[in-house]
Amino acid sequence: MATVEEKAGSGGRRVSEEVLKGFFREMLLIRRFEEKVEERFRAGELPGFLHVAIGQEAAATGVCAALERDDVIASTHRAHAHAIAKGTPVERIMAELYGKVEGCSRGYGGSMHLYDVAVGNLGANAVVAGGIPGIVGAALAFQMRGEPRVAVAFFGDGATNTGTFHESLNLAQLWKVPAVFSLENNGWAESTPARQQLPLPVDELAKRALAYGMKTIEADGQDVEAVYLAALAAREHAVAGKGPVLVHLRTHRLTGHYVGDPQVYRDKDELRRERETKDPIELLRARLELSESELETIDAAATAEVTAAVEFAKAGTDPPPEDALKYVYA
Ligand SMILES: Cc1ncc(C[n+]2csc(CCOP(=O)(O)OP(=O)(O)O)c2C)c(N)n1
Ligand SMILES: [Mg+2]
Repeated sequence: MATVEEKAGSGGRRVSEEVLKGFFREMLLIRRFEEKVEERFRAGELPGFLHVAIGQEAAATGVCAALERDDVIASTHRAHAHAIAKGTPVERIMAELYGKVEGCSRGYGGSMHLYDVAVGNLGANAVVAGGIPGIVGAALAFQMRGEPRVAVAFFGDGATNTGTFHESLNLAQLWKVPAVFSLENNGWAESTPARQQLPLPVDELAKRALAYGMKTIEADGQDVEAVYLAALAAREHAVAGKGPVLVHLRTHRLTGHYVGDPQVYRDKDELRRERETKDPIELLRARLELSESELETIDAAATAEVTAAVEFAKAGTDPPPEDALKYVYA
């Protein structure tokens, strides 16, 4: 968990430069990991469907930094950033994408089913909103056992249109469980823009939680410090027994819905503008005023870690075909 300092006189909070640099390193590692994943997918080395979170790194990094190791998360189809931020080594995630036994889900899951219970990742889920009810259950367990832990569900704006989302928020608030609902609102559900899927203005999506009397916190999803402070406040509220919180993070998907998506439905100028002005890594780099050599050192370390992860994955073990039905419970 990172630390904050009290801002002199204001009563507000501020994150130290040291901590922000740590966030920068992690966000760049996520970016380099996903760029490599795109490259290896296009080279035909990775099976299945892949969704990257390029542009959304601050949300995963900021939220997970606010958590304690014993806290748990549930992720989505866009899972790599959450898994890295919660502490799974990139080599185990890469091995999973290559379908190897050394992968975090033993090669049985792939990109949309990254699990690592040891670090509190209860799993990614290909079913939109599929992780949310399990998080209410985990939070209920913490509450019943009197454990000072929180459970966090990551999900997108599209997921807020499902019945599962509404049922989960309803029960979470009724039972005042220590859950945090981390809404990564990128304004898209696949190729469907916000105006065609949401009856509310895209920036007002937190109103959905108000219907349940739930506390909401807003933060700019491209500003990792703002995300971190929002998540920290949400965690404090939830763990104190005051009930769940919805954290609304307005973010930007700077690539396609899936790797290979030609994005014919998206205005090219608008996308270019978003890439130029909304990249959370660029925004933090400018703010930290990193020198070229400092940037190169951080980048080289991230790139080397990702390159080594590919080597590790390629040298991994294929699951034996006779084990295909192992771990199948239904
Ligand atoms: C229950 C269900 N319905 C539909 C789909 C197909 N689907 C996959 S991702 C997606 C869009 C999800 O949008 P959002 O929740 O905003 O997440 P984002 O992709 O923007 O991160 C849809 C409709 C699915 N996987 N599961
Ligand atoms: Mg979305």
